[in-house]
Amino acid sequence: MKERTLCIVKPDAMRKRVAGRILAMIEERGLVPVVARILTLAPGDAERFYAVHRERKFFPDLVRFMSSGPVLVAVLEGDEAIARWRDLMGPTDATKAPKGTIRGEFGTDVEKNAVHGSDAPETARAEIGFFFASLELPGATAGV
Ligand code: FUP
Repeated sequence: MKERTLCIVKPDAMRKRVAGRILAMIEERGLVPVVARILTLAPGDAERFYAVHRERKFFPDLVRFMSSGPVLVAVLEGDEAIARWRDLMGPTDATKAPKGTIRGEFGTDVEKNAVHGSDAPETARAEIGFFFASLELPGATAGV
């Protein structure tokens, strides 16, 4: 089934100047970026984006990290895009991520793990809507 998912190239990967290599891996895997933007999250926006984690011990550090510099946000489209993008990202803890995954190649640890990907259709819809207006996504209905 054709899906859309949200990709964020996080500040650690932007600082390493590997956004282009990450996009190349995405394209090689057959996922298609259909809209993208580089921006810097205000701390309050990072808090809203990660609101489900707000009670977790790591939350303040995560918010500081995610608002520490530019990120590249993109919507990826393709068959089973949500699962395929998470597969290409690798596990959350970059120290456990295999070579050939983005986190294995470019991540450092569980926080500085290079990329984000939506984990389910509902979160993909909400996360895409967080960053992009439906008008920016041809063929989209209500930010899907
Ligand atoms: P993921 O879906 O792989 O991004 O992972 P989670 O939803 O479990 O975690 C969301 C983000 O919280 C991760 F990208 C990084 C951060 N995190 C930490 O900083 N420390 C932790 O111990 C766990 C997660």
